[in-house]
Parts: sequence; C-alpha cells; structure tokens
Amino acid sequence: MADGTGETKGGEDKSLGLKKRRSFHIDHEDTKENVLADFSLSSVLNYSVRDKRIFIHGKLDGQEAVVILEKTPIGEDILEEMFRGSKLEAEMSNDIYSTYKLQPPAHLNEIKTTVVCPATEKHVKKYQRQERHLVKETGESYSSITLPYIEQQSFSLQWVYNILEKKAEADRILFEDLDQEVGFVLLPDFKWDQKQLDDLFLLALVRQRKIKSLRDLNADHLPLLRNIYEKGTEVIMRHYGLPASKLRIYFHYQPSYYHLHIHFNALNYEVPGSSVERAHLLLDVIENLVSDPQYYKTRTLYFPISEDDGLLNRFKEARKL
Ligand code: G7M
Repeated sequence: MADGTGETKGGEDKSLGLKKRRSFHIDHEDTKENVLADFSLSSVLNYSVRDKRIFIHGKLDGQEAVVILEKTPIGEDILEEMFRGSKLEAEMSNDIYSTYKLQPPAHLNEIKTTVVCPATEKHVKKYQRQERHLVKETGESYSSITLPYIEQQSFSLQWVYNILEKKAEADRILFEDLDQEVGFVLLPDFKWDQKQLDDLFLLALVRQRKIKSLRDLNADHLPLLRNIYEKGTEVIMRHYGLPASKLRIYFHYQPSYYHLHIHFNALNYEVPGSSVERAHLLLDVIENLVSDPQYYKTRTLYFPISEDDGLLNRFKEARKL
C-alpha cells in the first residue's frame, strides 16, 4: 500500500476453513521428503504426557539437532471424516461403557514436528527439563549482569531478519506495516498449526532492530506499541473474528530472542510462558510507560530462569541470588 502499511496479498486465504485444510493436504501429499529418516536419537530432553509432546536431542546428517513432536488438537471440522474413514478396534466393553482404538486416515493423524538443526548447546538446554529459579533484576543488575551476558550469548536473530526481509515465511505473513519507526510484521508463531482458533498464537516482530526487550522501552516507543496493539487486534478481528477481549497480548521477560516481539494468544489457551512470572501484558506496558517514561529502565523485574542457564551463574557470581 502507498502509505507503507497494508495486508499482504493472499491474506484473505488465511481464514480457517475445512476446504482450505483439505486442499492443503491434497496439494502437498506425497511430495515431501522425510528429512528425519536418518535421525539418530541421543536423549529425550523433556516430555509431557498432558501436552502430548516430546523434545528429543539427536543427530541429523552428522549435525546436532533438536526435534519436537506434538500431537495436535482434534478439530470439530474433521470429525465427520474421522468417524466415516477410520478403522475401529474394540478394546473392552462393560455395561454401557466401551473403549476402542481408532485409527484415522493418515492425513487426520498428523504430528506437528519442529526441527532445530544445527542446534547449539544453548538450544539443547532450552528444551531440557530443568529446575527453575526466580531472579530479581534491578535496573542496575540489568546493566551490569544481564546486558553483558545477552550481548555475548544470545540465540541468533537470523530467523527474525529473514522474516522482516521476506527471505523466509513470506507467504505466512498476515499483515505488515512498513514504517521504519512504528512498523511491524504479524505472522503465525511456528508453534501454531493454524488449524483451530482455540490455540491461536501469532507473533508481531517490530521493524526497528535495536530494541532488545522490554528493558529497552521508554515513552518514545509508545507510538510503536499502540500501533501494534491497534492494527494487530484489528487484523485478528478481521481474519479470525476474535475481538481484542479474547486475546492475551504480551511480552516475555526474559525473551529467548533479543529482538522486540509481542505474542498474541487466544485468551483461553494456557500456553507455557504466559504465567505471571514471565508475561507482561502489552496494555500494562503502555500504561506503565505513560505514568513513568523510564519505567522499564529503573524498575526491578523478576523472571524465571533454568538451573543451568549461564545467566543464573552470573547472578550467583555477583551474589545477587
Ligand atoms: O519471547 P520468546 O523470545 O520466548 O518468543 C519467541 C517466539 O518465537 C516463540 O513463541 C517461538 O515459538 C517463536 N519462533 C521461534 N522461531 C525460531 C521461529 C521461527 O523461525 N518462525 C516463527 N514463525 N516463529 C518462531
């Protein structure tokens, strides 16, 4: 668009619908190469029976890799096909109660798979089940401990720059505002399979490249934050029919990636990382900066950190834990 803002072409096709979902399977079936065929397992890093998810460390083509396998929710739109097209094996029956093993057609039984390869040691640690501690970070300890650490040790931001420069995920972009100061890109977080709204999970990446996290924000960033809130909620309403009152819009502190980004979740979806010790609502952040332009420079912030995270050691060494 001439004013530098606008929806990307094809945005209308991103609405969730049965037809689109089926044609996706038909278009791509049989065309995929199984890059995991030669995966060799080293260890299970973590798993959750409740979330039906497993995190695995291993090797792919001789390189370190992390693979995440996750069973996805059963959407209402597939029920009819699932009941008609599945094999059913009886397990037990007692009075009015009976249980079965249902084997649906392969395309209704997908496992969401995320691969990080080559994975760094830091990635392996990120996905490993660990004890956590709550760290108290004053404005001063941010400057003297956290900032030097993240300047040395952070994950690469290449994936973020690829999105901003349209070198990756360009066809997944839902909305973009090209303004260099207040602009951003809105797209699905790669955790979301986009098949149902119950676990809606979008990500807004700001165009400015120098804002690492919440800590760098001051009142000068209010136009940016308000722009993201206003346009992000408007686009989500238009595409998915979800009003702002049904969304959780927030920052992580600490984030995993030090390029400012904002999470948009369905409010009912209790996603890891959305609890009080890590999530900061965008609307609260805006209010705080209105009442104190330097709020995030000076405030003590608390955040959870894993037992063997190097940053925790730095706080211990400085006798701040
Ligand atoms: O606040 P934090 O830094 O933890 O959040 C980063 C978010 O980025 C997470 O929710 C990730 O799932 C998401 N994410 C990470 N990577 C590497 C990608 C990616 O390559 N593409 C997309 N779309 N989301 C990602």
